[in-house]
Amino acid sequence: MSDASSYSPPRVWTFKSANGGRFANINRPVAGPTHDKQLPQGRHPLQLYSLGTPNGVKVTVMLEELLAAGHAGAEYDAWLIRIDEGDQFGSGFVDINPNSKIPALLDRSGTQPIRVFESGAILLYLAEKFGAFVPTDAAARAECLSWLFWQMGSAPYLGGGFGHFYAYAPQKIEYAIDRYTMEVKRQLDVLDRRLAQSRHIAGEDYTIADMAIWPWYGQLVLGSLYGAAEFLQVQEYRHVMRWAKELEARVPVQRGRRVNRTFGDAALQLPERHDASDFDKFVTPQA
Ligand SMILES: N[C@@H](CCC(=O)N[C@@H](CS)C(=O)NCC(=O)O)C(=O)O
Repeated sequence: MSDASSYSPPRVWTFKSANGGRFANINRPVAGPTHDKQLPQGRHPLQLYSLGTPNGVKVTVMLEELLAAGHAGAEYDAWLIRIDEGDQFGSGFVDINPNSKIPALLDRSGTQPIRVFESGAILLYLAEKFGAFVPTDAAARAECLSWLFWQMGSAPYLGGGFGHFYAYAPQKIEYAIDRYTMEVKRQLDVLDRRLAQSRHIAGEDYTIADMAIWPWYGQLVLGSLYGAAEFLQVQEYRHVMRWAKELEARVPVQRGRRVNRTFGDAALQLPERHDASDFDKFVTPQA
């Protein structure tokens, strides 16, 4: 690999798998399955295939919120997809997500199974299925969906941009870190100004917009993502901090963030979840 300051792109790009990056073993320039592997299935109508990264946590928080709100039909099996071992390229997983990324959901409650991929689509699908956490009034719904799609468009700058170059890239490239730090601080300011006006992201009520945004930006300001709280001076975003702490104290959020988690504090990990009692087999975290 050439030095960051001396690289000059060739006329035609070629794939060099050993680029030294943290995810070099799974990154590749083509789609589709690499091997035959069927997905496991449990007893509940909803089958989730995921990992406890922020995109996965969005969905497990939603499912735990639905269950806590009394929607028994939201019972689910959460199966672990180890992306660092290439599970997302197994044929069964690619059948339900042709994009080979967690999270993916299979709803078997109807006559035909329904697959849903992309975390934002899964949140909206579940919100509509259960009539919960998305407003029905046109103006409130538009605000909620605007913030949901804001998250889907913005978080890649935080994860794939800032997080990648600040925490994972084999070389610390000042240009890349500056570019994405500036954008992430701008995004935090967007959220801070919004949360200065309202208790939750889309207004007074807690919605799927909060559930989409908290696992990324909430965990970032709480110091749980990339170890970047000091670097980003997150205390400046005091309305985001207030909201992040308020959501962190919710039991369904604490549960959701543990599901499919395989890293960090062992007491917070629940690699697979097949029953609510699974949480009791492990130490309950303190908020
Ligand atoms: N836009 C997608 C992004 C999903 C995504 O990037 N998932 C990552 C983990 S956070 C993944 O599965 N990466 C595996 C890979 O890139 O091979 C969503 O929100 O569902």
